[in-house]
Amino acid sequence: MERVIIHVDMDYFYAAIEEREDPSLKGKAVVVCMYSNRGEEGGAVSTCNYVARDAGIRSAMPCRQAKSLDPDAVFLPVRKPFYEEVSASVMEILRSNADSEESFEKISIDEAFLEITKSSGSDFDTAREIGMRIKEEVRERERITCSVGIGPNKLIAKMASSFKKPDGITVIRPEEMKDFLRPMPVKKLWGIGGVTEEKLAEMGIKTIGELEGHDILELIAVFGKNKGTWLKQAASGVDETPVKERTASDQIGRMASLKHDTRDESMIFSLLDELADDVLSRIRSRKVGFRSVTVTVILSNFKTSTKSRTFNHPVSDVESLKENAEQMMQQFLEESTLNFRRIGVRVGNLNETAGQKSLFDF
Ligand code: DCP
Ligand code: MG
Ligand code: MG
Repeated sequence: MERVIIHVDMDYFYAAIEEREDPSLKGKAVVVCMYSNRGEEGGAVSTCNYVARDAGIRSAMPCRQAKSLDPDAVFLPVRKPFYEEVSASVMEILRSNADSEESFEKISIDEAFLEITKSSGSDFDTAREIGMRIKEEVRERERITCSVGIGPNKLIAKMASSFKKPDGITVIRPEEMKDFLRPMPVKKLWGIGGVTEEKLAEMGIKTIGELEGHDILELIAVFGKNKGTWLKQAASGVDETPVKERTASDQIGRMASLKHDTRDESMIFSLLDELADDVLSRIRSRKVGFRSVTVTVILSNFKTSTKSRTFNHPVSDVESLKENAEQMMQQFLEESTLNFRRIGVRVGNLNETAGQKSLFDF
């Protein structure tokens, strides 16, 4: 079966979250700044919305320079822990749209690959519908937009998602791959850095098409066997690397916001119960046991706290998960007087439970 891969990248991620949280920012230039210990003057731009980009503001630019480009822009400090929680929710939506738990790969705080070979039946029209559905789901549940790229491998999917931004979707079929790549400057090839770009320029290679047409032996002579071969293959759109979870494969978790910030125990425990059921069903579909349970609480002031318990033996039953999660949640309620904003539960130290199937049959 011809593989079908989706790459999703959130649009102006940190700034989009800030816009969502404060509707009065809509239509204004919003710049999220990473302030250094030298205070507001020394910071660099983390990201900005597209209104700010129209004024020429970009990631990594000194905040002072950004301010001179648009004195009316709204400057906000980075709230990384909060963005990470939104990221976790987005990733759960994305993961649930992949062929299986394993065919999902988060590659940064705001992007991930999903393999959808099976669910699309290797059909690129169906794949586009799946991509549209994902965009809709992210918009509905998280109220932010993303851009989607679909292709026969990760390289093409990744390059396709940045082709049309924000809120875009780009589908590149296998037969369209070469036309898609050929006119692009080599620096757009995913994986090429500034040094390689310069060396290629010295060799007279500016576009991906020129790279594709170049003698492989000469590329190997300049870049070595591995890199030379990779350059030639990538330029012709070849990429066989699998979509595979790199981190957190040893954990299964769910996190969600309460309807509003609250300390109402019935609301908190019923959401916890829902999340735990979700985690349990994923434990069962993966046929694993777990040795740890972790509960996360984000308070109304965005402070995040976690509590964990670890067992001697792997377990996989409802009670071990729910009782422990509820006890930890009770402790959180006793320790703080603030309202709860979001809660999460996850299990870790996963073990294969082949041969222990009976555990699941209760
Ligand atoms: N980021 C950062 N510093 C950088 C680049 C990025 O702190 N130099 C952070 C802020 C971004 C997030 O990572 O919101 C995701 O990075 P992206 O490159 O995906 O950029 P954005 O999502 O902000 O914008 P785009 O719409 O171009 O994807
Ligand atoms: Mg992004
Ligand atoms: Mg990104």
